[in-house]
Amino acid sequence: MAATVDPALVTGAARPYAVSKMQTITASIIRALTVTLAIPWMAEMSSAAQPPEPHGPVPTPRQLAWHALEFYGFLHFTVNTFTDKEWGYGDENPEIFNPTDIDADAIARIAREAGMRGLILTCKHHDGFCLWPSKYTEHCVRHSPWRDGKGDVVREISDACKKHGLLFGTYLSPWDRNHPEYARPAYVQYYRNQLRELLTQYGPIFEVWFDGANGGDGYYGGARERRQIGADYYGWEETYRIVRELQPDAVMFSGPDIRWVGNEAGIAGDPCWSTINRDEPQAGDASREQRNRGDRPGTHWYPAECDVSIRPGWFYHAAEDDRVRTPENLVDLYFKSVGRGASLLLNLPPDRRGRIHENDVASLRGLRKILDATFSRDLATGAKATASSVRGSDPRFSADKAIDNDRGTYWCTDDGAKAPELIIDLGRATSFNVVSLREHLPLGQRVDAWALDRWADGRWEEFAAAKAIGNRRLWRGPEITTDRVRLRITAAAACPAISEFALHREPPEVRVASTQQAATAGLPKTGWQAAATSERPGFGASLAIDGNPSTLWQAASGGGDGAAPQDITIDFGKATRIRGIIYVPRTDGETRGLVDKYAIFISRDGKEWGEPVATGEFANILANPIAQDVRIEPSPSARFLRFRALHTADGQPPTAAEIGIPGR
Ligand code: FUL
Repeated sequence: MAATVDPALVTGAARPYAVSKMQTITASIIRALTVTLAIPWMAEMSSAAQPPEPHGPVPTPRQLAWHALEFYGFLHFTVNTFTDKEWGYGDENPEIFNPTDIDADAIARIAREAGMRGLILTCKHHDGFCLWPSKYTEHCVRHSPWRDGKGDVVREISDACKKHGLLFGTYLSPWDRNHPEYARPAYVQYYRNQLRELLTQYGPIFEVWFDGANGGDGYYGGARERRQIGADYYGWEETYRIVRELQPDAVMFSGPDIRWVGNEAGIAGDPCWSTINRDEPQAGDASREQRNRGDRPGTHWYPAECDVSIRPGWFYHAAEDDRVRTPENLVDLYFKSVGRGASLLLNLPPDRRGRIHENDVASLRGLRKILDATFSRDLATGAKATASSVRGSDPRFSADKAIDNDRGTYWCTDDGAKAPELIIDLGRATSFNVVSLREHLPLGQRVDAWALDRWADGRWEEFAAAKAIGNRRLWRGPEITTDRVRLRITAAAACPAISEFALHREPPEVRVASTQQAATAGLPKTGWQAAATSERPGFGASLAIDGNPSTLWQAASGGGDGAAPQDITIDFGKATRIRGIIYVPRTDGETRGLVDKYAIFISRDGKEWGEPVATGEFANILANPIAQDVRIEPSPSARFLRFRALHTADGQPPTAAEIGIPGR
C-alpha cells in the first residue's frame, strides 16, 4: 500500500485548512498528524527507528480535529438583543424578536475574513426563545413578525457557514427560564428533543456547547419562581450519547471533550495543560483555577476553550458601541488563548438589524491585519536546523522537521534524551519577537518546560523560559536580533516530539498591547459619604466610594439566605443627577458576595425614600464579573442614593468594589 498524502489535506502550520466539512477536517488532520506512524516507506530506510510510544492521555480524533481550528466565533442573538438584557427572564413576547435587516451571509463572510474556522450560534439562550421553528414549543421564531413567522435563523446561519467554508456549531441552553416543566423530568425530554432537531436538520455540527449557567429564578410558564435542580437532573450521559449518535464528529464543550477555561475574559492559564486529573473525563465540579491551568500529569485529555466577547456583554447593546475591544486587545487575547494551547471562541453579537456592528467589523479586520502581518512570514524557513539528538539518527525525525511548516512531521529524540536542544542557524542576523512552538499531539503532551536562547557575543543567552507547549505555544516579547536561536527542552516526561518551531516579527506598532476596554466614566466622588446596614471590620462602606477598585465594602452577618438584602447608602453632599449606577464587582479574583439582584432608591433628605427607581439583575456576574452599568431614564436628581443588594450569586453577604454614578 503506497502512502500518499494529498497536499490539500496536509495540515501545514503555515497553511490554513481549505475545507468546509467537519468530516473532511477530521480525516485530513488525523491523516496528516498520524502519517508518520504509518508510512510504509519507513521500512525502506536502513536506519528506520520506531516512533516513540504516546505519553499519558492523548487526544481523540475529534479532539485533534478541534485543536486544529484554534479560532472560531460565537453569535449571541435572541430576544435579549431587543430587550437590552444579558439574560432574558423567559416571559418575553416572541413578537419583540424582529431583526430589520438580517444578513447571515455578511456575518459568515466577516467571520471568515477574520480567520475564524467556524461559528457557534445561540439557538436557544436561557430565556428559552428558539431561533428555529421547533416543533416542540410555541416560544420561537414562528411567532415573530420576522419573515412573517416563516424564518429560521439557525437555517440561515448554518447555510451561510457552509457557503463561506465555516463549520457550524450549536448552543442550546440547558437552563430554560420559559419552560413550565423546567426542573422536572419532562423538560429533560424536551431538551433532548430539541437537541435532536438541531443535530439532524442543519448538516454537520462541529461543536455542541453546553452552558452550565443557572441563576435559579424565571418565568417557567407563568409560575415566576426559583427552581433548583440537582447535579443529576439533566442526565448528561444520555444526552452525550445522543450527540455521539447523531453527530459523531462533534466535540462537546463542557461535556466529555472540551473544558471551560474558567473565565470569560479569554485568558488561559500560563501554563495551560491540555490534560486534567479527573475520575470522569468531564470537568464537573473542577475549580476555576483547575480549569484555567489543567493538571500535570493528567488522567484525561481535556483541553481548554477560551470564550470571550468582543464587547463587555455577550449580547448586543447600543450603549457598548464604543467599548468594542481594539485590534491590539484582540491580538493580546489571541496570544493568551491560542498561544497557550487553548482555542479562542470570540463572540460577535449581531445587532438589532441582524448584522455585526461596524465597530466590531473594524476591530476584526484590524485583528486579521495584525495576525497576517505577524504570521504570514516564518523567518525560520530555510534555516539550518541541528539537534543534540535525533531519534535513531532517522531522517524522518531530524531537526529540520520542526521547521518544515508541516504539522504532520516532527523532530524527535531517542527515548532517553529528555532534555535535548534544537539549534536554528538563520545564516544572518534576523529580528523577531514571536516564537511559535508545537508538539506532535497524537503522542500526547510530553514537554514540561523549555527555554529559548540567542547567540550573542560568542555565547548563548537565554531570553525566554516557560512551561508547557501542547497544541501551540507562542512566546511574544521584545525584539531579538541574532543569527542563531536555540530551543532547550529543560524538562520532559517523555522524549519530545516537536512539530513546529517558527519565528515571526510583529508589526512594531502593535507590540504594546492595550488590554483595557474603556470603562464607563463615572462622576468624581469627592465629598461623598457612605454608610451600610453592616460591614465587616476593615471592609467599610467608604471603600465602595474611594475610587479604588482594589478595596471593597463587604457586608457582615450570616450566610445563606440571611446574607441579603443589605443596603449601602450614599450621600453626595448636594443634589446630583442620577443617570444610573455603576456597580463594580470585587476585582481580587474572589467570587464571594457578588450582587446579582438589586434595587435602587433615591431620597432628597435621606429620610423619605419611596419606591425603587430601578430594580433588576446583574445577569451572568459570576462567570463574567465586569462593571455593571444601569441607566435610569428619565434621570432624577437627588442628594441620597441607596443601593440595595437583594441577592448575591452565592448567598454570601454582599460586596462592592465601587459604586458610582455614570458621568454621561
Ligand atoms: C454564560 C451565559 O450565562 C452567558 O449569557 C453567555 O451565554 C456565556 C457564553 O455563557 O454562562
